[in-house]
Amino acid sequence: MFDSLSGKLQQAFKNLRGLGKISEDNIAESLREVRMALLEADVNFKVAKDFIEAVKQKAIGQEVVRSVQPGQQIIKIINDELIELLGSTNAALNLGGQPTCILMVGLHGAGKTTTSGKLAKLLQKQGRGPLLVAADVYRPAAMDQLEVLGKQLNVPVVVRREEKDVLKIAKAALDEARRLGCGVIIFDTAGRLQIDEPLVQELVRLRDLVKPMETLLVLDSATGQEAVNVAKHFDDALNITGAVLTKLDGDARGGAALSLKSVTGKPIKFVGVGEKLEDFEPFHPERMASRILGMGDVVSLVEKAAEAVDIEDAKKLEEKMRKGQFTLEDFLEQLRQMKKLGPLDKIVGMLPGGAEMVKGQDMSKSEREFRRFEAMICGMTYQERRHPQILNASRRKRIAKGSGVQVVELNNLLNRFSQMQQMMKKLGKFQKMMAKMGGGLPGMLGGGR
Ligand SMILES: Nc1nc2c(ncn2[C@@H]2O[C@H](COP(=O)(O)OP(=O)(O)OP(=O)(O)O)[C@@H](O)[C@H]2O)c(=O)[nH]1
Ligand SMILES: [Mg+2]
Repeated sequence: MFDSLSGKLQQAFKNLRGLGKISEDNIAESLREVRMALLEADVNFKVAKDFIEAVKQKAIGQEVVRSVQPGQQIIKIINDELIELLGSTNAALNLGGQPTCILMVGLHGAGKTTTSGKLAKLLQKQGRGPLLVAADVYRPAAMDQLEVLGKQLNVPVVVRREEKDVLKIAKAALDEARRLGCGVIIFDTAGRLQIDEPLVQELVRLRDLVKPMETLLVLDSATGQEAVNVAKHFDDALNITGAVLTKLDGDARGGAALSLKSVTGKPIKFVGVGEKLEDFEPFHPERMASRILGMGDVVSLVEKAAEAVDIEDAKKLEEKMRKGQFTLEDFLEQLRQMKKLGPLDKIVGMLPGGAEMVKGQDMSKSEREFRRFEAMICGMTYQERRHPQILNASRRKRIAKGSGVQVVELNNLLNRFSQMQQMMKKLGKFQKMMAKMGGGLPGMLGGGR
């Protein structure tokens, strides 16, 4: 999904990451790349332009959060703007009304019938008792298609093969819904190659009769900006309440998703991500932004770090690491800072590619280990923490006993700590970043195993 856009944005971010200070000049090039990436993804020209302008204003006027690098800060601004562009929050279905009517409208092959089935499945799961209505009187095959979906789902379908008047079908459907006690009626309407007057007239009459709570425009996301033009037309004619973007599993470039809200003012409510009935998701702007940026949920991680970790402390730690003065006491401090960020698997899972990394791994094991490390270090005297070399056999025995572990575990900790110290000297710069994130993760996880 949006692979090409993601890739290009990542490229643009590469230059931003290392920035120490934000100025109009040094972000201009990166923002130009971001703008190109958006245009290539078929985002509306004006939308892309406004987007970049908003990011620029925010970035330059921004008071940089103390514990985050300025470059990362811009990435966060871009992320926030993307979310806004995508509609800020999830727009839920309005299901008031007894029963609630939902009109599915859109061009030929956009995915109306499939989406009607998907929606029925979702509402069925919520116990809303959906009723499907074949309101496409032009193609008998369309009726069959909906009937098959209904059978598959065990959802009732209103089909009147001989009836050519959509309004009569709709009336029959309203009666049927009452008779069966259905909570939601989904009207699968006919498509056209292009939006034209007869289609609009038919849909308007249908709308005026059933007074839908939702008029959902089904859009094929692969059609990019064209989808947005279609949306404008449909919205002008029918005042749609939202859109469903289908075929996001294909090679969608993202343009439709990114332009729709700002061009029409109407939210995307769902996305279709495959042909199967379960390939259907409520649309969450923040998650989509994260996917588009291909950055896992690193933004929340940066936010968490900004809240939990004091940059001054992190700097002192970093200094010590570089000079090789990092003690067990500092290590304890680091473990505690990391704990403030939350469960380990969550933290690693938020890193780009992190979700893959933790899959199938028992992170709670590492966490238990961290807790034991903490207990052992706490059991040491001030002197011992600073100069672990004085830990002779009897001291080790005492500490192990006091913290409820075996001496071998303490030995293991001390070995790993000394390996870590050596690594730190080598890693220098890399540790700078980790210190800012508040953790010695690479040393701990990759080190002594
Ligand atoms: N990959 C993928 N295919 C989809 C998705 N949604 C629909 N399709 C496919 O798109 C094709 C057209 O879907 P339909 O639901 O028949 O479209 P329609 O809007 O009802 O078409 P008309 O009734 O002819 O106007 C079908 O082959 C569907 O399987 C989706 O989210 N992903
Ligand atoms: Mg259809």
